[in-house]
Amino acid sequence: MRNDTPVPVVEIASTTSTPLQQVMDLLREHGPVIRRRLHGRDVLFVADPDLVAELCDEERFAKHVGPALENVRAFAEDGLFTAYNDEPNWARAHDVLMPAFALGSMRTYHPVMLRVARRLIRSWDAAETPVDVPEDMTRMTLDTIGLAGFGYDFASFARDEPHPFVQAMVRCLEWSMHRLGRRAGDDHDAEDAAFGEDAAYLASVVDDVITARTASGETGQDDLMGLMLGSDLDHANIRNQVITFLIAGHETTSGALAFALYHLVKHPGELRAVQREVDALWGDTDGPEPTFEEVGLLRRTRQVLNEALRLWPTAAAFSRHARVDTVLGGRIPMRAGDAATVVVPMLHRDAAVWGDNPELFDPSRFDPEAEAARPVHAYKPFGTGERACIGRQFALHEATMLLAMLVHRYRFADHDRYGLRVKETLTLKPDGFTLEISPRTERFARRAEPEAVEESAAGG
Ligand code: FDE
Repeated sequence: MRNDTPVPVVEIASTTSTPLQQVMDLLREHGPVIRRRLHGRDVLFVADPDLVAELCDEERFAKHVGPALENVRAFAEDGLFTAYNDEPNWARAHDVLMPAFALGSMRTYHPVMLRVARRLIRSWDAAETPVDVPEDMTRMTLDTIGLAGFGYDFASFARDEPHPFVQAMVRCLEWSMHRLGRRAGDDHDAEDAAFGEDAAYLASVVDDVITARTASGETGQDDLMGLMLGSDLDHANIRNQVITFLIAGHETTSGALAFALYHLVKHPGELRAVQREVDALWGDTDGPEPTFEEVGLLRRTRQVLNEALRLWPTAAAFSRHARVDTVLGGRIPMRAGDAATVVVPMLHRDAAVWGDNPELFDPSRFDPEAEAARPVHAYKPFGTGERACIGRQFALHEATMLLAMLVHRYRFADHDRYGLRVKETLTLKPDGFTLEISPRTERFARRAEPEAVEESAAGG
């Protein structure tokens, strides 16, 4: 694109139930930067790597709490994800929580992650019918963040339906997303009332979690809750952080795992490569005990997750605003405060960076040499700068270990020849993706012993 090409203004009449994919299509059609006009409101969407690199310059731009996050603020308020940059609670909570997310802290969470991974495996060992992949991944990630972060057990595998907290949270996220497409003047009272109830329910569950913890007297534990209770964060803010972590820490990670399995099932050669890696570590051990260090050795498995997050970054967009009056790409004037939204899946499909077949699932794109050769801001599944994802190591450790354990244990059958439909609830996941599973070796065919006492439902 020549430098003086004006930004196309693309007017649409309404959003669809998949607004992000609608924007992806508009970018495919009109080029990597557009101004989308909806109900008289314009949003600048950007997927061009050079422009994104500029937007990632922390001197000129900063995180923008755009309309989508404004809606999420209705139930997560000043939690880390939705706080304004200059809101004092952001820096306060960031300082309190950062140590809990340093790479070294993952060692502390590892046993809990393993325990929850086992719940999933027990449930899959016992499954008589195809398993619902995104639903079970969500059970796993919710239980993990609940237990690892707050010592609270959602006991999701003991339930037929998702935990009511998850159902309410998903409805809140959907409300946040659909509200973006509203036209002024239309009546949404019923939806808003239902949302109000869901938000109040989320807050009440979290208050129970906090109360349970304060009552147990174990406030000194060095998990997220312990750190927050031992700090000067107030009750309301702690509640907002817990809601934030439960949302941010499970929908995105579970989507990444579900997409990774989807791609592996569709690419048997890649599946075999991951199997070779896990077999080299665990052979035909039935129910291996992955150690913290071993998870770090699972390079191919990690590459599969990276590549899954390239094609479908589950937190698919983030926004930036100009700190001062500036000109983006030498041609797009922006006033201080003006915002642009980075459409990450399209950034991740730029042919100049990713080659002429960017739709192809190819984990070797994350070979170290290939990574080193790429521009630094070409891959952004975890956002950027000071407000980038705090949970990145947590999510990757959890997901890498689970994916490796699943690939080690099961044969997957794509029984209904699943065609990808990406569901949007602000985050992305493969809709209705089910797999037929069976043990990979005879040894695993012996059903895992049903667990004696562990997981009685602790609450909810
Ligand atoms: C963050 C984040 C981001 C950024 C956004 C903006 O910028 O707006 C992104 C993109 C992300 N994140 C992504 C993701 C993916 C995945 C898988 C994840 N993520 C995971 C997780 C987990 C956890 C726990 C988390 N995550 C968390 C988080 C938080 C808290 C935040 C906010 C930060 C600040 O400070 O701001 C995030 N995350 Fe994520």
